[in-house]
Order: sequence, then C-alpha cells, then structure tokens
Amino acid sequence: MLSHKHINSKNSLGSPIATSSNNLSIVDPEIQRIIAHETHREQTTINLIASENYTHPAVLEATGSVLTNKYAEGYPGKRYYAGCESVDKAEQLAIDRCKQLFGAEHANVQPHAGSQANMAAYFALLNPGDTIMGMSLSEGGHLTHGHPVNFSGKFYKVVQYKVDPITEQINYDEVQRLAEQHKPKLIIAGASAYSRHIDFARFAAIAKSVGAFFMADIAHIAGLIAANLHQNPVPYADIVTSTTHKTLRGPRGAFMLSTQPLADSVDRAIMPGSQGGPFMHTIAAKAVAFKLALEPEFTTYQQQVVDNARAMAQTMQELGYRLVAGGTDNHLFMVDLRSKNITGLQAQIALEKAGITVSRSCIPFDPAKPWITSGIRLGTPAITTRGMGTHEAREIAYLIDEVVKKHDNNRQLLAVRQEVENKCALFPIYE
Ligand code: DSN
Repeated sequence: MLSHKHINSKNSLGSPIATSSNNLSIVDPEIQRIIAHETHREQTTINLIASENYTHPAVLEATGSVLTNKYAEGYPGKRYYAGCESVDKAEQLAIDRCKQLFGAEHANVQPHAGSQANMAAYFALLNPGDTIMGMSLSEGGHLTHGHPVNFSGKFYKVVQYKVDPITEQINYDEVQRLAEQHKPKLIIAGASAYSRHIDFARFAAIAKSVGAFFMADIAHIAGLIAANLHQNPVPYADIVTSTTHKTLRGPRGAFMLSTQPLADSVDRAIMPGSQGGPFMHTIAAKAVAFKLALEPEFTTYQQQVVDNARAMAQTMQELGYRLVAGGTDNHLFMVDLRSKNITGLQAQIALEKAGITVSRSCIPFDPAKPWITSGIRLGTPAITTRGMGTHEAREIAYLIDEVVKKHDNNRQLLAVRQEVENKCALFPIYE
C-alpha cells in the first residue's frame, strides 16, 4: 500500500499529522482492526454473492489516493474549482477507456453508484409522472426499475413486466404487448437476478415500435459484455448504465453511456441534476479498472466466470436442485430450495456459518416473503478472481448441498467451514 511518509505538516490543532506508514493503526486502531478482520473474512470464506468481486490492488491504491481531497464539480476542462489539472487528466482517461471498452459515443464516469446512474438516466429522458416500464424486482429486476418504495416508483408511473411463469425467462411478446397497451416513455432492460441472455436488440425494437426510449442497465453483466460474452446493448440503447464493481471488477461506483445527441442531457442530469462533487479517487480507480478490462487476460477471466457458473449450476442440478430458468448463460443462477424444506434465509445463515457467503433471493412468483425467500442466488465472479476453476466450482456445489442437508447441525457446519478454509488457503486473494 501507499506510504504516507511524505506528509509532514501541521493539522488544525497545531500537532503534526502522523507520518508513519501505519497511520491507520496509530490514528484509529479500532477501524484498522475492523479492516484487518474483513480482510481475514474475505481470505477465509468462499464468496458466491453474484454482485461482489475482489478488485485489483492497483484499483485499491487509486481509491486510497490523495485524489479524494479534490473538489472538481464540472467536467474535464470545465470545472467550478481551480487546481483540477491532475483530476482532469484522470477523468479524461476514464472516459476514453470506458468509451473504447464498450464502443460508446459518450461516457459519463461520475455516478457514485448504479442507483444514481439510473436516476440520472430518468432525469435525462423523462419528466415526473411519465410512464416507465421495467422488470419487477421480485422476478429478478431492480429496485430502481420502478419498485413502489424507490424514487423510480414514486416519481414515475410504472408498468412492470415479469418473466414467463413456465420458462422463467423474459417473454418478449408479452413485453411488446404491455408496451403497446401502456405506451411507456422509457423501457428498461437489465436485472440483478436473471441467469439467461438478454436480447437488447429485441428490447430496442419494442421500444422503437411504441416511440419509447430504451435504457439498458448492465450492472451485473458489464464484464461479460466488455469481453464479448454477452450481446452489447450500446448499438441499440439510448442510454446504458452500469456499476463498476461487479463482473467489471473495479471500484465501487458506476458510469453511463449514451449516444452523442444525449451526451449533454446525461452530463447535466449527473451534475448539476443529481450529484455534486465527483469522487475523483474513485474515478481514477475506474480508469485503472477499464485499462485492466481492455487487456486480453480480462476476456480469459470472464470466460472462466461463465464456465464456473455453468459447472456449479450443472452440479447443483445433478444433486437434485431445481434452478430458476433451468440453468445459466452468465455469471449467476438462482436455486429454488422449496423441495429441500429450507428457506432462502435459513440457507443463507447456515452457509455463512460454514464459510460460504451467498445472498438469498426471491424466485419468480415466490410464495415466500422477500425477507425470507424460497431461493438463493449464486455467482462466480469472486471465486474466479481468486483463481478457482470448474473443479472447485463443482466441489463448492457439493459443500452447499452438505450445508443444506445439515443446516441445523452446528458441528457439521463447522466441519464444512474447516474444509472451506483449507480450500481458501490454496487460493489467496491478496498478499
Ligand atoms: N445489490 C445488487 C445486487 O446484489 O445485485 C444490485 O444492486
């Protein structure tokens, strides 16, 4: 990590700012211990949360840099603050690399998070009270795609499409029918719990047929798209939004892509529309992540993520589990636990005790409450980053099965945990 030995000034209380290279342990040992504990947790557990990953040490270094000190409201070359020479360069690099990665005409790399990117997309395209159409959260969509408790469900009229009850996949004919019936001003494609390919070209055709804008939220599959392992929505969509920390393996944050004619509306929707000062340290870290994603190694990594998800999903099926939509085309899949007499919440708790971190997940048309759920969502981006392959993915499926079967036996769960720790020791994340 960076040394802070170069800092040797006085703080506002007149005492010298710490000069040791272990500033955190001196200034705030409690937080330092918490971070150390989290590092240990990450090293010694198997992370199957589909939206998480382990970012590169170079990304961590940029995130922890002095760029966090700088205010830079505005955009490169047009800032409301002086002293933006360095951050202008960092942001321009992030913009150029992001455009190159996805083949986009315009990129805005300032959104603090996926929700802010989606909010800005709506601000750029809509007025309050307009109708939007997105996939419902309980069928795999996202809160910001029109859920009633979210700003998207409060500011706009919402039409939600679900998956087909039989195939558990998007029924494009039904999306077309709903679009014709409700004439939304914006159609949103994208999901946080959907394991099959999304046909963005078809969505765009539906939007065009009813005169709607089309937005793709690629937060989950951005890495796969960057590696050409999933259809890229950029040629079809008016706006594309994404986070940077999931399959893309960057810092926690987001970005927006758009056509050139929408560039000004997108930029103004972020600043001054919905955000103030950009997080320049995070933007620099995004630039690093985009650079890494442009390397050939990144495609190899994404292919392994997909291979691992397939191997784990197949093994779960062989062990008698029903998978939502029958399997996976991407980095994640959902397991329906109803036949195993255990809820998603119970499984999540038992798996955590055994050192396997998952998120419980609604299955389509779930009879259980969203807090309880009937399923779990499993994803392979994080285990793949630490070097695990299809062999380990299959072994993990067996461990999950053991935990599900013995979920009320703490001794057995601790035995699995020992196996998990042994496995993790073979695949260290950080030195
Ligand atoms: N919370 C993210 C996920 O887990 O998919 C979506 O925003």
